[in-house]
Amino acid sequence: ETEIKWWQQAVVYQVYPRSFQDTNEDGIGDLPGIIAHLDYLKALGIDVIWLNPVYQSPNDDNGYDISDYQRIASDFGTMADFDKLLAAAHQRGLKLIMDLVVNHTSDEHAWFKQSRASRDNPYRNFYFWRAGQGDKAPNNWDSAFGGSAWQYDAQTQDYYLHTFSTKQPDLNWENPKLRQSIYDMMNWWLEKGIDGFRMDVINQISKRPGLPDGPLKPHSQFGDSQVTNGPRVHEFLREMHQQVLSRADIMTVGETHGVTPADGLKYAGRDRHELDMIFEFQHLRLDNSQHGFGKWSTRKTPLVALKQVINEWQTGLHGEAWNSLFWNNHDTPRAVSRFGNDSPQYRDRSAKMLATCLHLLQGTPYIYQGEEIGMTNAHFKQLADYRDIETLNAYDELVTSQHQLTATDMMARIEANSRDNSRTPMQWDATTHAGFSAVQPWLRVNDNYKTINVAAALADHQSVWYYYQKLIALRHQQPLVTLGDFKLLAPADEAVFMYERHWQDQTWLIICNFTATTIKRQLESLKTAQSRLIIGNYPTDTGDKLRPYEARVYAL
Ligand code: ISL
Ligand code: CA
Repeated sequence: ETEIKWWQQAVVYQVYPRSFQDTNEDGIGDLPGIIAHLDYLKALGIDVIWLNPVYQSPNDDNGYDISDYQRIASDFGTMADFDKLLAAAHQRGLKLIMDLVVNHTSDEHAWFKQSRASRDNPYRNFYFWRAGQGDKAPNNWDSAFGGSAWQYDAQTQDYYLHTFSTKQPDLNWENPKLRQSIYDMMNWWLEKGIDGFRMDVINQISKRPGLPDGPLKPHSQFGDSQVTNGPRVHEFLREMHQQVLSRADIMTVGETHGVTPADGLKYAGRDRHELDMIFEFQHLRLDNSQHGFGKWSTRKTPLVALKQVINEWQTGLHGEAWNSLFWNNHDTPRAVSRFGNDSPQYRDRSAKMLATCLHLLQGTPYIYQGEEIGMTNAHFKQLADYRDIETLNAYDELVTSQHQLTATDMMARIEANSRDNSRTPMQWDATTHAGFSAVQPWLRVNDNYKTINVAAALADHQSVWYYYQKLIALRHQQPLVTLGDFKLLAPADEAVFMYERHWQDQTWLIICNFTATTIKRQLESLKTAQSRLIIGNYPTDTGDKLRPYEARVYAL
């Protein structure tokens, strides 16, 4: 028997600083804005805040292009603001974890400026430089944001590798000097007292030796065997664990595309000395199109497949590794729009149903800002309302230059999938700009802010917000939620997600209707004489009858 770690019983809240709260009237969220809402987060009951990148950056990819790891972006404030935020969080018993982006830097980072200066610069091998094949790139790898993953640089007449934008050159982890510089930087942050790291695309740090051509799979770069889960990735993580992570009582979560539960056991296995948990994306890829356009699809996630994937992760990692649980983040559509129903009629019910389904699973749940009030997709119709580099590049590629899709078709795909869906400003109240800022925000506010906002949610004791508060409290009070095992029921049911959790002599039954129709299931036969309803999103219990997006949890 191993002891429970604090992060196993914790609920994490993801703050996207650019869109959380602006305090100095520049239309951009900032660190003082986060400090101003710490009591709000404390009241919700969460334990940990994960901050998206707040480091100095030219913002080609909203802070995921870092030009100095040890400075705060002036958009967000100063290092003194950061220190204040950390202290204010700790004062309230909240922990704070930072985004760690070490697969790449900005091309404006001092290391890259050195690296590109000359072929014999001592920083040359901090990155990947290669000669082209004639006038073609060194290999056929695609960038996640469109086009080749190689950029020609006239100064030294070589190409550099960038698996994301041209302003995000990939770091060369084969170089021990680079690794040591990263570990030193991480230790510097740990000495400040932060509580852990969320590690951006961390399973891409070991590239295939020789950088060989890969099988061409348009728009599916993250399954690309040439870039993900490379031969030295576990060695690098263990080295990082030994030199950094093992030195403090922190939590780590790796962002890992293209992983299976078998990989999960390696990255987050209990005795592996690598990471505490990972974000897997299998459950968020089931609506991708099979042919051609990858994430730019308007397909719906089939429930049976979703249940199967979640079942594999729940049972595959139980007792051996640890799951992270999430429906959405800053790179995805909003959960209620994608897996539920964001119409006025069903938004509230389906948001609560999704929360029930996720928060009763085994693992550490992540709430993305605004999810706790049921914020929806942006539903912007004009390309001019979008800011995200991935969205804009995809439109350029698929519509403007390659004519693969019509403008109308692509706009529907963007409306369903753009990362800006989750990046619109936090809706605090019904005043101008939703209380996010006194001036025009960097990204347009969702038109529905007058009805969907924090002030309205807090004023209504039946709101999604109070439902999240209850779910979080349940996890803190009931060891079954953290420790129990998972059993999927009725795997072939296309409408209902039903599972049990067992711990010691307790069994809980979780029932979630993923459809807008009333349906009958033999639920009474699953219950016992002493079964009692723990939580549900309708005020009454109608036995075998499940109403639209109904969720119920029974202790049997
Ligand atoms: O968002 C995606 C799916 O549409 C991917 O393109 C995304 O880039 C991938 O999930 C990796 O994400 C992380 O690294 C990126 C950054 O743009 C994302 O915001 C970040 O979460 C590069 O640093
Ligand atoms: Ca600001």
